[in-house]
Amino acid sequence: MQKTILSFKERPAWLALNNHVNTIRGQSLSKMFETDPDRAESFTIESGSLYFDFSKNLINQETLGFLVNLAEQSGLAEGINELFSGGLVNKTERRPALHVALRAPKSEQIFVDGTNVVPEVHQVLGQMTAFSNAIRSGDYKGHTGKAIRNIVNIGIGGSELGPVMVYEGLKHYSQNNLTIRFLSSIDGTAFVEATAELNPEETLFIVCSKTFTTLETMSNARAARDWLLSALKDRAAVVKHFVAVSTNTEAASDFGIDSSHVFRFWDWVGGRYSLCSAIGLSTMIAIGPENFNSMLEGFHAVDTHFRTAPLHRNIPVIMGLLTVWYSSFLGAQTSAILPYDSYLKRLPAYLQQLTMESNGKSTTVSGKTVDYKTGPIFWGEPGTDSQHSFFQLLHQGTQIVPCDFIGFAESLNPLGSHHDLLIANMIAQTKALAFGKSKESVLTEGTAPWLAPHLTFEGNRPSSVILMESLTPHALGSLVALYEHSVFTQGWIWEIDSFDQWGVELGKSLATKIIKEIESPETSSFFHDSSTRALVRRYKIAREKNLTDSKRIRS
Ligand code: G6Q
Repeated sequence: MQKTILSFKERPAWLALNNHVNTIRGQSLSKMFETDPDRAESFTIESGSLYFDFSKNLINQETLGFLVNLAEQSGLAEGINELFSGGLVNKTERRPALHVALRAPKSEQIFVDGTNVVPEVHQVLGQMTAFSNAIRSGDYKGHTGKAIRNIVNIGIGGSELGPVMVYEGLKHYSQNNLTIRFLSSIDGTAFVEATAELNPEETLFIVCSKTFTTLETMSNARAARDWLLSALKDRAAVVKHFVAVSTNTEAASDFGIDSSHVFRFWDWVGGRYSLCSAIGLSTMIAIGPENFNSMLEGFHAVDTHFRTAPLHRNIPVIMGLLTVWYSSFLGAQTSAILPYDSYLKRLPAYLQQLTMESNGKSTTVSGKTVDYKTGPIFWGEPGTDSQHSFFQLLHQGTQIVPCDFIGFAESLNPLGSHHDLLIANMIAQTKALAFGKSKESVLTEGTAPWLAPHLTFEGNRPSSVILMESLTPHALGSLVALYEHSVFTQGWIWEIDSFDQWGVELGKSLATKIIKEIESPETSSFFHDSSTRALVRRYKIAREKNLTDSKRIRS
């Protein structure tokens, strides 16, 4: 018999948490650690090489119990099962979200409409492997017979943020006789910079677009084709210098891409969940198929953990529950991601899309407007740089900002005591945030009483630490999968569809109208508010003036 799922605020656990939140508001992390000497141990979960310490969060065992009840009462276990078995978890688009199939081993079976998709996934992985090896070895030649040395990934959003984050994250493993660049924005500057100083004869463009219709990607792909043809002067060159990654194989062929160079993926892979698909082709070329596979294994290890670990010992479930706790009960509006590894500089940007495009929503799957807070703003920068900028607010500001600290036991680039200092800083920050520094101890140090309030840290600021052995492809895969499943957990509990993104449509469709007005010599006939009308007019006047001025300078 199917379990009846109560809506978020009707669940007994919601009520319990709503009462319990005041108890937690009246407690401090210092007290909680003092009264429970085993706190660190009981609020730490290890799985494989992952060490997840969530003891410095504003929770006690009772909170955790209520949060796990909340997950149970939302039917999360059934939700996870649906996710992994190809259920229609993307409810508004009526399709599965089967990114877990992209890293499933050959022996697994996952069905979509009666077809086991795992063999297809491995067939494309095989095609990517052969192609990557040919590029890496120099066997693959461009139109004039030269080996390819430059790769430009053209794609945006989910077709760029994952690949660029992983490329930067795993740069240590990259083949360094290849130049890899990413072109996303419809900004002439981005195009010029992405192609600057590249020899067209040695350049390959990977056009990554699930739909093969995205304005930015298609405009950049056409500009790239013009750039190539103006140098090589032979339309046949397109075949050797362009490959596509898309579900729209027909549009890719119409563009001039040879069907053997179209790497397909599927409707059931969401853009921001696609980095394990052929969208990761640039990554595979950079780091090699073996490392890419190891990354997939890292993802899969966490998939297995998410599917099998009990909810109260399940890292992504706990991460998701903490986000729900801070957003919906404690009123946190943002959450900071603080990787203590320079290679992970693009991780916060990647997680911004993953988390905010997935859970930045205010309508439930049944079409009701929520009356509780859902996805917070995610932001962040690598440590230790960020300590010298926005950490002031984290320590002494008026907002509660739960932080995720991410660090590695081993450096990929050991240098004197750099790494120990780096990690010492990371650990110190979590301690300072949690326990602060009382006014009494500031005064005891001899600080003048007038200055003491400024040097006081109230503490009680929550953070979690994800500590891993070293930044390997496997570790990065595991790390990303943790966040993917945390996002799923949150969305399921909040009853929102974490796999659609209707909120990005309105601006795109208005842009298609505004571009017509910008290009037309006529004054707009389209109805606008006074601000939009004035901006369009001002832009056109300024552009005309600039054009006239530059003509005058040239003549
Ligand atoms: C991600 C979104 C979005 C998408 C881009 C690119 O989940 O759907 O960021 O990835 O708009 O779309 P295409 O891959 O279709 O060009």
